[in-house]
Amino acid sequence: MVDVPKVLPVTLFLAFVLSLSVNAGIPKILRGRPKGGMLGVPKWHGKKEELPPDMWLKQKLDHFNDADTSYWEQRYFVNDTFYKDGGPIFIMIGGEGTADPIWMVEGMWIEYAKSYNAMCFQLEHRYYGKSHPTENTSVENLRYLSSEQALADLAYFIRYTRDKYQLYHNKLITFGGSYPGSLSAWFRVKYPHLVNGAVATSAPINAVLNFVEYLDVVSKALDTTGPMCNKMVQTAHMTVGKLLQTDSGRKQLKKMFNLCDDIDIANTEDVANLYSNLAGNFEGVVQYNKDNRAFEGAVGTNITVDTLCNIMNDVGRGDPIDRYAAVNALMLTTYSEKCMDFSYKKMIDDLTKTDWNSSAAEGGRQWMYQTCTEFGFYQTSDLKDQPFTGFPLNFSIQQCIDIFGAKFNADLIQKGINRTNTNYGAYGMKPTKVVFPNGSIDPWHALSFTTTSVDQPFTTIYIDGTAHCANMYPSTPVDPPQLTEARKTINTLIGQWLTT
Ligand SMILES: *[C@@H]1O[C@H](CO)[C@@H](O)[C@H](O)[C@H]1NC(C)=O
Ligand SMILES: *[C@@H]1O[C@H](CO)[C@@H](O)[C@H](O)[C@H]1NC(C)=O
Ligand SMILES: *[C@@H]1O[C@H](CO)[C@@H](O)[C@H](O)[C@H]1NC(C)=O
Ligand SMILES: *[C@@H]1O[C@H](CO)[C@@H](O)[C@H](O)[C@H]1NC(C)=O
Ligand SMILES: *[C@@H]1O[C@H](CO)[C@@H](O)[C@H](O)[C@H]1NC(C)=O
Ligand SMILES: *[C@@H]1O[C@H](CO)[C@@H](O)[C@H](O)[C@H]1NC(C)=O
Ligand SMILES: CC(=O)N[C@H]1CO[C@H](CO)[C@@H](O)[C@@H]1O
Repeated sequence: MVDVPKVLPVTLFLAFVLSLSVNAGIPKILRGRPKGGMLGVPKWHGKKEELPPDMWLKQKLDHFNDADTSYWEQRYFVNDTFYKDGGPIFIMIGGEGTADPIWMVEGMWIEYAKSYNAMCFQLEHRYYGKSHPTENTSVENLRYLSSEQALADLAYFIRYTRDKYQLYHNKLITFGGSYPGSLSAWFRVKYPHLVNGAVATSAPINAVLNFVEYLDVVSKALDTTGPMCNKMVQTAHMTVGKLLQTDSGRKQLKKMFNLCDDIDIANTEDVANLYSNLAGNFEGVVQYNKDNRAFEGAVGTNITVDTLCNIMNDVGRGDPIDRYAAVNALMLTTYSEKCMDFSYKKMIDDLTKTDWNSSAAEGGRQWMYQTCTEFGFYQTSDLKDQPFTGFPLNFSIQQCIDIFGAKFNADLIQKGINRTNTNYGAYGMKPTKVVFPNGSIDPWHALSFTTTSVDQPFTTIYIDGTAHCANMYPSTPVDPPQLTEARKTINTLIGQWLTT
């Protein structure tokens, strides 16, 4: 297979960083995935040089075809500082973004590793970060991108590390948040002989085409501040619809929302994209509300549901639509965007690029491919009882077709979803020694386990008031008691899995 350089030449690297910062064609949150990936990285106060270095293993391109003998280099990280003889192996599973070495020194799993003297590994997911199985991300090449191949990578990785580090009889626990949370649970389902327990945080385990529940949870999260917020958002959103109907209204919208381009009302995709980006202002904030990076000042984390609803409820700021525009302005400033880019063509053009140095290769294109072939998860506005409108299911399906080709239509996507749910069991899965922590205001919890019942051999933990993956970040003195309690329960379960 192709030989991928392990260190990008400096000029290429700079071009890559620049292309990320000036490029707004891809929205800052696309299908529930912010740039960088769904699991934000905790803050690290040390020096970059102190982080563990990149390590590489030779991995098979296609685990399900022996006739294909291509190999590629997969990245991983090690932290052996806490390890004591006989201690367990902990693996953080990489997901739909670059695997960050900061996770090797920070985060709740590191605190668990200290107390259990664990050997820690993190494996980067194929096609993300520096783990490039193919020369580019052409549709042809992306056929090797799937959760099944990723789980097989993990199985071979475990065999490899047990040999390399002579950890033949040590117990093994996997960790993951968001999509890697699903992988963590699925690995226990598919390869129970290789893993003794799994933490599956904020893990969607039911693939669906039309993920209407997402905006339902967003709407309920807005309701936690009182009933007005949803009403104001709904009124404002409807006013946008009215203004779109006239030429002068569209000019007004362009100015109010600082849009990069004029609105062409005949361009239904642009209009849908505009509506979707306006909802995106709220989606991103709800999904990461008060997560445990906030106190460390990661960009945007000081903006909470309260911040947005205070603006929406503030009569001093004018009509609801003025307040909606104020929210938009706040988000543009926070993410250093000059204007709001809603051009569908620009977004599709960006997501169609197949170079590893293009902005899409940050993960947006790859994750889009996985939604189009395995998961769906389309956060549409098709549910009635929530304030947003204007981005129906066909808008999401159209994107699959426009980015990957005509054959990626609703039928193909639905077949992929059926396959995923048949393969892993969806709500019918019954793995033992798995814990599913979920946050009550995280929209993704709607696709995770929602009730406990006597025939469930696994554990669910419902954390009231927390968002996506909150339990994975380092603990702080101001954590709500139910979050602290959840972390303790996970710790106890790990202890049980390691001794039984
Ligand atoms: C990416 O690399 C290709 C060659 O491999 C080059 O043509 C292109 O200009 C590069 N793009 C960026 C954004 O650096
Ligand atoms: C492992 O993590 C600890 C805690 O952050 C850190 O002090 C140590 O340097 C790390 N070890 C390695 C080998 O990176
Ligand atoms: C992508 O890579 C394949 C080889 O895997 C190559 O044949 C093809 O020309 C490349 N496409 C582009 C656009 O570079
Ligand atoms: C969030 O923090 C940034 C950087 O510290 C600051 O400039 C901004 O005003 C804060 N925003 C809010 C809404 O508190
Ligand atoms: C989606 O379908 C509706 C109704 O059939 C149509 O009006 C709309 O233009 C379509 N939108 C997109 C973005 O394709
Ligand atoms: C997917 O599964 C559902 C329910 O089992 C079935 O009704 C539907 O026909 C399947 N769709 C496709 C495209 O296979
Ligand atoms: C929304 C959700 O998933 N809630 C469930 C999470 O798990 C707890 C059990 O700890 C259930 O009671 C919740 O219904």
